[in-house]
Amino acid sequence: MSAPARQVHTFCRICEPGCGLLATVDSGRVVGLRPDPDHPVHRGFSCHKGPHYLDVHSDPDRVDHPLRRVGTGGRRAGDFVRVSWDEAVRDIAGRLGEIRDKHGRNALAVYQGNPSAFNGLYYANAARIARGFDTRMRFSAGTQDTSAKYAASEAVYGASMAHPIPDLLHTHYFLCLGSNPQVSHMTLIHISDPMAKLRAIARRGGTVLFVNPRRIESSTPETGDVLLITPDTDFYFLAGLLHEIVFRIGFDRAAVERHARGIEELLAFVSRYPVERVAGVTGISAATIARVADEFCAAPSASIYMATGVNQGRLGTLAYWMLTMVSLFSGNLGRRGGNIYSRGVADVVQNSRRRRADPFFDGPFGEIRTVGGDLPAAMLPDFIEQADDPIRALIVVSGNPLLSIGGGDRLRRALESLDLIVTVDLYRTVTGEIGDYILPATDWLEREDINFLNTMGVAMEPYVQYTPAVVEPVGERRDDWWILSRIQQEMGTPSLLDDPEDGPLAAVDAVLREADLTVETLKTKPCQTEVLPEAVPSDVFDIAVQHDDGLIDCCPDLFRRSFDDAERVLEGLVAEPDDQLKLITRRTHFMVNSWLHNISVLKQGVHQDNPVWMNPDDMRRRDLVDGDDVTVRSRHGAVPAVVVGDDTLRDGVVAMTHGWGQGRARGLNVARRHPGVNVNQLAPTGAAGYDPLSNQSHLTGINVEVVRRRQRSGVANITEYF
Ligand SMILES: Nc1nc2c(c(=O)[nH]1)N[C@H]1C(S)=C(S)[C@@H](COP(=O)(O)OP(=O)(O)OC[C@H]3O[C@@H](n4cnc5c(=O)[nH]c(N)nc54)[C@H](O)[C@@H]3O)O[C@H]1N2
Ligand SMILES: Nc1nc2c(c(=O)[nH]1)N[C@H]1C(S)=C(S)[C@@H](COP(=O)(O)OP(=O)(O)OC[C@H]3O[C@@H](n4cnc5c(=O)[nH]c(N)nc54)[C@H](O)[C@@H]3O)O[C@H]1N2
Ligand code: SF4
Ligand SMILES: [Mo]
Repeated sequence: MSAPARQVHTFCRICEPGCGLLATVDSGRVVGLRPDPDHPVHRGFSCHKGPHYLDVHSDPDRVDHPLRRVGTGGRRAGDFVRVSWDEAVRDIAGRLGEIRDKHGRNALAVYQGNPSAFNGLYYANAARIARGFDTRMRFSAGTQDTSAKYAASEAVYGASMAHPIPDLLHTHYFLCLGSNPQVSHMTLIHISDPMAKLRAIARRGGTVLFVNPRRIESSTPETGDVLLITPDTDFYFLAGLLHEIVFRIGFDRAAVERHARGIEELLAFVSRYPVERVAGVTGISAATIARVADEFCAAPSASIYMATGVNQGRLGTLAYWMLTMVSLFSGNLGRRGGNIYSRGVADVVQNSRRRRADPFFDGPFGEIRTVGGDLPAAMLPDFIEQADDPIRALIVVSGNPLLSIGGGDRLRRALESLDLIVTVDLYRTVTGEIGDYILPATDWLEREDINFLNTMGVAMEPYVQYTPAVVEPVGERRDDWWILSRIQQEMGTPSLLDDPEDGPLAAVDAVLREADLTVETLKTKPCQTEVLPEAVPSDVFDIAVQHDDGLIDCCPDLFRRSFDDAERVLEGLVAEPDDQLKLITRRTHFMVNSWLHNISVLKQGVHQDNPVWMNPDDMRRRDLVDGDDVTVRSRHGAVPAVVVGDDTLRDGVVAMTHGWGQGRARGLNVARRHPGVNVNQLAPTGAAGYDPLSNQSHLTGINVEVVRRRQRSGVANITEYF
């Protein structure tokens, strides 16, 4: 008789909430995956993507064995054959040895993609694994995502991981810039069911106000309105808001001085941006900005937050600085209902302490820095193409740089010129397709894990959860930490595989011990979960600030490097024609970056393609109708698309979804039938493609034109958009 089905408490690792899920296992196979009603924080909340992960787990297109490229004709030809792990790692290590003997240690580059942040065993050991490769050429998805915030906090608080989160459980006013919680569930704040929290703010008489170029799904009668801003102008909006607070409304100087220095320097800077000066470029009137400042200061408590929509602008770092100062000078930093630091399981903020006041060094293309160890991904082609010390080999772990970084064809040509590309992935992606080895990773139903991110100081309701592997890995899939360590072992480098006592869990336990926990004790708790004490508002000042004098720096010298840029960008915006179109990115419920594209149930209706969404007035002015085939063109590239009217967009704004463009991924049988186009063809690459303060890629507010190629090809069911 076979054993009865069993239930395993586990959690989703697609995005930051990490929703609790309950897996049903029968005869060694996962037969069900649903929201976990017993989870003490999520209490049965998840979005539809978590349960759909079962389709990723059992997708026949998954890579189950190491694959090696064979055949001649370059990176676009040939095919892949199955090899053993030993064969794969020996050959990779041997080729890396030769490449480094010839070109030096920095000929090897490593790119770490987004899912590795949700892989606790990998993440806890990521710094050690990165050191093991002994290269300065480190890149990650972080520079497309959120490095603007890291760089700003490093300068302002003295620690890149100091991020006071909006206290959404208590706030009376929430100002939310460049984020769409309903679709994306927020980032650099871990919060369960964010929409329920936003509705609760409104229900208790508070205000939620979004600042966004689109009337986003998150804005409903139960939450709040949207101020429709011109893309890539949030810095000016925030500077204008701060100007109102410090020069018109007034602030408690003694209270600010208790926690901060550099006040006069900040005031001098902000004096450049009165609302009358910034209103025009932001598209939000001076009176409205003044009203928001009044409301923010009059509310019993007010909180503020920004995410990728602002980070990815040209002045994301300065914008986050202004945002922090709005919180501080309005008296809301470190206050219940304002912005608070949530310590979580340990004082991890100390690990991100600033090492040098000026992090810049001389690079081959002028001064450059790293953020969290990473160089700007926008410069990857430049580092490959340079004559001296070029990158010749690339290891990609859980990333798809061909689609996630700007640069399109130039990036592809640069990657295709490499001597060795290794991808570690669930799938044979477009990046894997031009590679030499595709190494099969376990998915999160196949590995033990810990929600390590929730220990990082940004959890609204902090808890720590362990999960066992729900089932054994299929085929020869291996954990990411194991794969990279195995390559290092073969390279003769000390690795996590050397000492079984010192395995990947040791680093997790080291953190847990600060809260008197271990993985073993977690295993004995309901849902293997320990709920941690809630955030103490004053911890912003007592823990998050890491400068030696314990004070927040209101005007870090480092930012002066970009003061002229802030003026130059403003002048550029003022000089633009009135009908300039600007491109933004639109995430949907039916994708996560470049993955989940091989899940057929997510390919329905309009989600079978990525059209260019356009305001109907802009379409009329250009004589375009729904379904027209158009070319979207920027200074950096062009893509074909079908135009679809969308009256949620501000005038002059067009939107596309990133992560599409898997047409050449021959191993993805669903995704390549719905290829769409890579919107990052339109984004800049190279030195002009990123914010030098933070290495953050410029991916929003890109000037484009949309011209008709053909009339009305028709598009399936265009009204169906959730
Ligand atoms: N234009 C534009 N570009 C953007 C963005 C945007 O808003 N607009 N957003 C940016 C953001 S926020 C991010 S985070 C980046 C993402 O950039 P990347 O991380 O480079 O790209 P992803 O598409 O997330 O690719 C993740 C890959 O990891 C694989 N994967 C999933 N789970 C695992 C695992 O457990 N192990 C391994 N080894 N592989 C796994 C997936 O199959 C997928 O191929 O893209 C950025 N690019
Ligand atoms: N369904 C789904 N969920 C996801 C992801 C996904 O791809 N799909 N990705 C995950 C990842 S890796 C991340 S980092 C998070 C990101 O989480 P969020 O940062 O919340 O991401 P988005 O939903 O893309 O929200 C960005 C918003 O910025 C707006 N925007 C664009 N340009 C500007 C601008 O210049 N100014 C302002 N004020 N707004 C602007 C866009 O209209 C959009 O609504 O989401 C995560 N969750
Ligand atoms: S919100 Fe994110 S973590 Fe939660 S189920 Fe959906 S994809 Fe998973
Ligand atoms: Mo991201």
